[in-house]
Amino acid sequence: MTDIVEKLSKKIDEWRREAKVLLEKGHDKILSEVTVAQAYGGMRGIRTLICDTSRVPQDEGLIIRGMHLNKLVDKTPEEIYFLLLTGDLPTDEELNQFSLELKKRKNVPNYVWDVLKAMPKDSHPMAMLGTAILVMQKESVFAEKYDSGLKKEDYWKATLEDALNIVAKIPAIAAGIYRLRFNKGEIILPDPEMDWTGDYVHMLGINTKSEDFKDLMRLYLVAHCDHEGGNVSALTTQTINSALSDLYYSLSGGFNGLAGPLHGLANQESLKWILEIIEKFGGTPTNEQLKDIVWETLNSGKVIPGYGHAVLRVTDPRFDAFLSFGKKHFPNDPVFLTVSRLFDIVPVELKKVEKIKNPWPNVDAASGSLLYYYGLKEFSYYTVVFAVSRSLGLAAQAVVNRAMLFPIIRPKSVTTRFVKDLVS
Ligand code: CMX
Repeated sequence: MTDIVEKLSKKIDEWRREAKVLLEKGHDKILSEVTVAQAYGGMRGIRTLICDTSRVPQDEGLIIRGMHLNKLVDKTPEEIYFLLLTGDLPTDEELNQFSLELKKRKNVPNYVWDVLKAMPKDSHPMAMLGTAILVMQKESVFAEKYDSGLKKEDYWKATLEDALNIVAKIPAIAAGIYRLRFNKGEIILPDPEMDWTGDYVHMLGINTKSEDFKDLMRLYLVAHCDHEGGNVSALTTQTINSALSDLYYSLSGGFNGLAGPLHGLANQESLKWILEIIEKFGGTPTNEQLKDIVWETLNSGKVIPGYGHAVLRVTDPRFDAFLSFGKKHFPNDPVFLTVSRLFDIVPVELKKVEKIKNPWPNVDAASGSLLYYYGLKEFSYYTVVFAVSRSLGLAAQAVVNRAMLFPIIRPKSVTTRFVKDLVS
């Protein structure tokens, strides 16, 4: 364990020194001003958080520690986790040690399975995931060490322990949820030798022989890893974490946000919508039929799932990565073909709706169709796969925030009376 701790210790000293200088020099510099419209509008665009694990420029999409996603699509989740945590891609030796560290920690306590088995059979898989993480709270190294008087400067070390433990175990928990919730037979235990992606596929127990499916899962787990600090799941996780609640509390809270249809559940909604369309037309509809469906959906007051974004103003590079994968491996699959055709139709139509700021697809427009092709057909499970990946970024952000000694998050609210007085 010393290597990552040693590496991070050096980095953190540097990050802290840098922040101190920046704060001294730029104490009064203004990052953002807040308008009434922003206060009523989900705080969109207000710059008020520091997040170095990744950034999302509106015209580029995900950049992880300074590297654009399209340069990282061949990496493994282990490499990406190391990058998120430290700011560097690992050397071969660092990667070996880091991967071993995760392998050592993969076993899930038995009581997690007892709790999951006791849940109602029709529980949403995301409710099961949040519950599983929360019920493991008693394992928190941070909570234990905090109780025995850990120094503030070292909070990050105990948080790193939690971050490694949770990330190491989450594929087994997620795969167990899949098997329990969808009656797939006995839970498959982790293989101590397998890597993070390979073991997840092995424990899901579907399509385990397909290298293409494994490669898709690797890409999926890389692409969803982080999306800067202000999205619902990141902000929720870091707000809870800032109260010095441990990562089990924080992450399960963040996942509850990810479970919403405007956030991570959009991949489930998107595939559901596409399958309904295919069923209605008895196959992949024509462009003209799709155009009608888009307007039928909009006119009924629903959103087009997988399209639009709070930050992005271009096609999400994660969508591009999935579209390329589908085009390479199964361009004529009816579900994938519908996804491709929708990409030709939906932006043109959404551009006609003035209030929609971004007509382009986000990650959730394509991801489900790929999982579906390989036999992962239970679309209420898709947000869980998203969450497995997102645990990397959320956990890394929590470690970094503890390292930077950030205080409890506590913005100020105002009353309607206050705004009335201001406006008049
Ligand atoms: N279909 C229909 N209407 C849409 C739309 C879409 N895909 N995207 C935005 N709009 C609407 C909004 O609902 C909003 O309408 P109201 O003012 O009547 O409430 C209006 O256009 C303005 O929204 P916006 O400023 O363009 O976008 P927001 O920042 O408010 O919302 C998002 C962003 C993602 C919630 C929204 O685009 C949406 O609901 N998309 C569909 C759901 C989805 O794909 N979510 C996944 C996002 C990725 C993720 O976080 O995982």
